[in-house]
Amino acid sequence: MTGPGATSGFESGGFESGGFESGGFESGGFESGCFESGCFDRWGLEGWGFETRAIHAGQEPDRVTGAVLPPLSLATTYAQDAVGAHRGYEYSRSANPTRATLETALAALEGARRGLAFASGLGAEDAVLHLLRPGDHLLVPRDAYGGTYRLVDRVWGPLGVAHTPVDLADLDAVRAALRPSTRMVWAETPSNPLLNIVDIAALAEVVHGGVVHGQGALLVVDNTFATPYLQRPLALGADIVVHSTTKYLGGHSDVVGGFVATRDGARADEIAFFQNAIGAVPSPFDCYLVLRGAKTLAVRMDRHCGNAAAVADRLASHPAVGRVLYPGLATHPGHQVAARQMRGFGGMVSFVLRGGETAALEVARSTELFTLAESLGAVESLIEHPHRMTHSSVADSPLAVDPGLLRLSVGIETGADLLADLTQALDRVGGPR
Ligand code: P1T
Repeated sequence: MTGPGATSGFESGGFESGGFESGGFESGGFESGCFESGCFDRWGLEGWGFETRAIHAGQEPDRVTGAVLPPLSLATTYAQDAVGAHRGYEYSRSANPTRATLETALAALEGARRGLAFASGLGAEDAVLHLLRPGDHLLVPRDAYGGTYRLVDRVWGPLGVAHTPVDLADLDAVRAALRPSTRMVWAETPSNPLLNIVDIAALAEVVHGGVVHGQGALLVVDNTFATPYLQRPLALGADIVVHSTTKYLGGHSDVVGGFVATRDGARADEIAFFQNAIGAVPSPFDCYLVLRGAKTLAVRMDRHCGNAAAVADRLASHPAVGRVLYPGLATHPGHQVAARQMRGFGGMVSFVLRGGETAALEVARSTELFTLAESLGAVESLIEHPHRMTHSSVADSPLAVDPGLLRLSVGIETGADLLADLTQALDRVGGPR
């Protein structure tokens, strides 16, 4: 498909909180001349808007049947015309047509040269961490998904990769923590579960500057909470983007998956090597589900953002709540940076109960529409207690979470119903407003 520049894609109108600077989303700075699988620009979609790419990138009607969806390609192996003479596919762990379609589509959304799909977010992260060698050092956020820290600390630590947890919003602290052996800086923004914001462009400058030590490190950004609809880390200077596609990209709580994207072809080749050599690849059906979810990402995110902004306001005015963590609130320390680098503030909201853990546990069991469950980013609203659930693995680490904290994944249900549900649960621990 080829075409003229699309409209801006900013007419979505779903944000009640407003004030976003839209720079850089549609122009994207895409590279051209890439014809590998998982590389989007062979589809000639550079000029199209986000929603158009989400629906069409890599997904032309089937050449044989005209089917408007790419067929689910289940074969594990592919006939060769002669030894070594295959048609792009040999064995399905190495490459699969449905996976290639997904990789192309998501790479187009991130403005990447190439994307690689994995069996889970942690599988994707592990492949990226394989770029490191024993003796290398990496900086990790003081606030990140517990499983990410567990992977770095308990899998890669014993293999000789050292790490230092740092507040990545404090660039002086980042500079001070960089060592000559620092090869990678891992960022999450907004972070899980505290919704902290990192200035990606500023951090990239420090990380790549690395001039203090005569070398640059790689900046990896976990873009799971923001999604490429709200934030494009590669355009802001990050080297690698990772995702748990289990979350907003899949969007329907029915698939576990991961994704890596980069603009550097050689680095993509290295990660593709690990993808094949380690083998944490998603099934074709899982790829199909993520592809299907990604088509509606933009409209879902608009609603997630609108509902989350309303929820944050309601929480902020309830006497049972001590603190609301949502980058859309003007009081959030990362608000200005988020308004600059994101299209919207996202669908995740965390808050601390004045009544501490006892109150948090009571609220978590009292909501009806907000289901008590781990995970996030799907159409239904979820509530969870990070200290005992998603972040229990970091309870005794520098990433330990306040036991009075609750995290909400605000879904796309009717906003008023969500507010009523939260209010009745909060009233049980803080008295009616
Ligand atoms: O669960 P998996 O697909 O392997 O993704 C791991 C992961 C990576 N990065 C972020 C920011 C994440 O939030 C996650 C998974 N998080 C949860 C399951 C959760 O409830 O927070």
